[in-house]
Amino acid sequence: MTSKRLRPPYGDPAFEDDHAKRAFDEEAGRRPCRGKPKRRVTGKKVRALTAACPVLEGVVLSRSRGCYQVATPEGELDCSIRGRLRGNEKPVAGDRVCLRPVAGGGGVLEEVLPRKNQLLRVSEEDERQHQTIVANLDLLVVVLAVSPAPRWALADRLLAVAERQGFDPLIVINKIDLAAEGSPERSGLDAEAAVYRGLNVPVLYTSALYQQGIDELRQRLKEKKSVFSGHSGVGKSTLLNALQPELRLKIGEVNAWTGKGRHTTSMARFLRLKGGGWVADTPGFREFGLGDMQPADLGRCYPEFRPFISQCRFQDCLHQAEPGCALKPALEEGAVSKLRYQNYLQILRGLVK
Ligand SMILES: Nc1nc2c(ncn2[C@@H]2O[C@H](COP(=O)(O)OP(=O)(O)OP(=O)(O)O)[C@@H](O)[C@H]2O)c(=O)[nH]1
Ligand SMILES: [Mg+2]
Ligand SMILES: [Zn+2]
Repeated sequence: MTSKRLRPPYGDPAFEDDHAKRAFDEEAGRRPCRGKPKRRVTGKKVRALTAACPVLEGVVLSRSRGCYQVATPEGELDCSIRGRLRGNEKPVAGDRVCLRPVAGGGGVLEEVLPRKNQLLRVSEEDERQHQTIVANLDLLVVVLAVSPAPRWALADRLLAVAERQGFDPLIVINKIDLAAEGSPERSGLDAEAAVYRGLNVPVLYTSALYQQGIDELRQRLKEKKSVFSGHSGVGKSTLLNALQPELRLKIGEVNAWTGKGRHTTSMARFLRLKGGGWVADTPGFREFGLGDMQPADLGRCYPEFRPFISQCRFQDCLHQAEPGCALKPALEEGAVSKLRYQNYLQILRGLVK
């Protein structure tokens, strides 16, 4: 095939990217084309033409010892990374990348495209260091459980991360089989869930063990890139297995002595859901980081605080005991939840350390 006869593979999702278009045009030895062609090329012809197009766009699914598994319109490819990218921060699950397929299978990552958002985690080795564990998320699923008891401060930290980064949040309270309807435990949960529902954060009750609430969860994950996060032992892996048994994720036993699950999930990776969408099961973690957030910005990540804190006397008010703070009276009047405010103070202490 001469370069004159090469036609761009319009209709191929990989080709909708400007980078791929430019690369194709270079290869075909012509000026970049503008606008859509009148006739769309589809099917077999597209596959043949895409093979002639040297650059593909894909999404990183996982990384293991320098090898990246990438979803592309040509299927999943195992890729290495190009030398000049090695010095930069490594791509993570969810990163959009440009890659060049190589003869004999696999590919080489050429470029990491800008991230729309990222989920950070405090490094185990050094508290001041953050690692990005997932990029370009749509939905952050905060998984809590009846046992170990819900840690709402953790949920609030994750909701603040979601608000700051622009992911939609969803709270799942798993192991609901352990809190019978009408029990004091269940009434307590209902009251807590009502606070979050009042903030337009959906709260689902599930039992991964008894397939309760699983269909609704499946619906909410459809066509989205989601991450399951929450304390070890709450049942994240069990929930994902209930959604799609083929995933066969490893389930850890809760340690009867400490009430804390062992960290059986060790690496974030995206799994394809049959109904459409991608989901990552994050490891049981110590703490999700708020990145470089300034203490005075934390209150702005609480949507229900915002109308009040815009009235505070000082712009950098931390809403603790400052004169002219407008959040304190709102708290006294019950316009803001005390639970949320206490969790705010706890997260704030971590930021001003
Ligand atoms: N009763 C009850 N137990 C559950 C349910 N879901 C999970 N479990 C149990 O909770 C324990 C922990 O489940 P995992 O799925 O390993 O928890 P995880 O959140 O993935 O934990 P890490 O991988 O350590 O972060 C296991 O013993 C599960 O059998 C549930 O809906 N009800
Ligand atoms: Mg797990
Ligand atoms: Zn204030």
